[in-house]
Amino acid sequence: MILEDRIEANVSVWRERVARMIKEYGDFVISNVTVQQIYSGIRGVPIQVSDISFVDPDHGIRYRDYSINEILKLLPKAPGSKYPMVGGLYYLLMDNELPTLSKAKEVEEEWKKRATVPDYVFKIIDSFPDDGSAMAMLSAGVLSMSCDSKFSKAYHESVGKNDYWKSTLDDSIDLTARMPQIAAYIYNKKYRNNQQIDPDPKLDYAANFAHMIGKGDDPLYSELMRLFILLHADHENANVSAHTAHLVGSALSDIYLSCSAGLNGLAGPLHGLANQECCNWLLDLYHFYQGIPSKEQIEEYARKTLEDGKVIPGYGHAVLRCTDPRFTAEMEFAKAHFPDDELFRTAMAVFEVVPGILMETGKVKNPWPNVDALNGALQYHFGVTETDYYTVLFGLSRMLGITSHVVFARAVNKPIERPKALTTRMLESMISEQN
Ligand code: HAX
Repeated sequence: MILEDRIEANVSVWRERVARMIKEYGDFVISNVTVQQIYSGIRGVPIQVSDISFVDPDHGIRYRDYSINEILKLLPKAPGSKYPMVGGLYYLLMDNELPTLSKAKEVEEEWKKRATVPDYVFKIIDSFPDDGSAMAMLSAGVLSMSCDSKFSKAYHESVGKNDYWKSTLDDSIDLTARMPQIAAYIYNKKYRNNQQIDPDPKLDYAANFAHMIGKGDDPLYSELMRLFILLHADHENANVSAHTAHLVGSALSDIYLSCSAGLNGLAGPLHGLANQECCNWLLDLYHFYQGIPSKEQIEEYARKTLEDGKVIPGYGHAVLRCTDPRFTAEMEFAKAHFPDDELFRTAMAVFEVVPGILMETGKVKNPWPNVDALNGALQYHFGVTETDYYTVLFGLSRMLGITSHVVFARAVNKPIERPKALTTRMLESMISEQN
């Protein structure tokens, strides 16, 4: 199998680099941690190494050292499409080489072979009320597949530690192969009277998902999903969802347990849920002023949001200090295909006003839009108007990055993660001893 062959070819080099780093530079100090950082969510403290991706504060995410713009240009395109094939993206995340079209297709073919979702997953999802949380359904569906984990089986059959990554990769490909149908099942159950649509093996990963939620007639929606999945696939291994999955995986929990935990973090409003909150905020703004609001109206509305003690969703970031290039890519998609869409124009008008208002607060470190500022508006344009589903789309995409990080961690035999917690009294005595 192509991904296994590629990792097999690389794994000894990856391990040697880690071993040399520890042997030769084990005592090298890379940062000091301040009291402020401990009390502010361990902000900015380097906690691990993962070669899949890196968020450059001034330029945005880099997958395997390629910027979003480079990736959009260099990855092989789905046939007849302007956007990269998701199989090629997974190849790049797992490996460190840009794939050819035939390699990207090989990954997609492997997914097709493994795409059958076990019936029990649908039963678990069906046991939720239709108005239950879409993210809870997704997380439970993913969790349930732990009983089929090839890694767990290998572990209990005493497969050697150096080979753990192989069954973890196997699980990762199974999981990512099944994700589009699981995500589509939730959509159809919640919003389409449970009218399910069978997968179409002739379609690529993104187009098949579009087809399964009833959007197969609009080729532009498949294009959007190719872009959407690419932009949401990963954002460094230290954000809430990726780090949670990594932490759980470090206890040698299988990929389903790890990814389900990661999805629970993604469901939080300061993380993945922000995309739904952002679209709702835009819709409320648009309806409140009965159309595209003026600059003054946006100012009034944004100030009221802040006065009510709320954040303006889609703006700010824990690491980025620039306009998110993923936002820019989405903006260009909408400008090219539906520049006159009223919600998109509202989002553009907000972009003109909100950064200035956030700067005025004097406390927001990054007043610029993140990826969530637009992605809901784009989905809305195609009639995917159920905002409480948007985080599932994010989860579908993010499984690609998260599983790649977990496979990498297994490949280089990362140990169980166990940082240190202090009490306030301990901190006070450390400070008084030094003063
Ligand atoms: N609106 C209002 N206030 C904001 C803000 C925003 N968009 N962004 C930051 N702030 C506030 C913070 O709440 C914080 O206030 P307090 O000191 O009173 O607590 C202050 O500015 C400093 O925060 P920061 O250091 O600039 O930002 P954080 O690293 O603490 O938080 C967040 C980063 C993304 C959580 C934050 O910017 C936010 O809440 N943004 C809105 C929600 C959002 O868009 N989330 C999606 C982020 C992208 C993502 O992860 N997607 O999954």
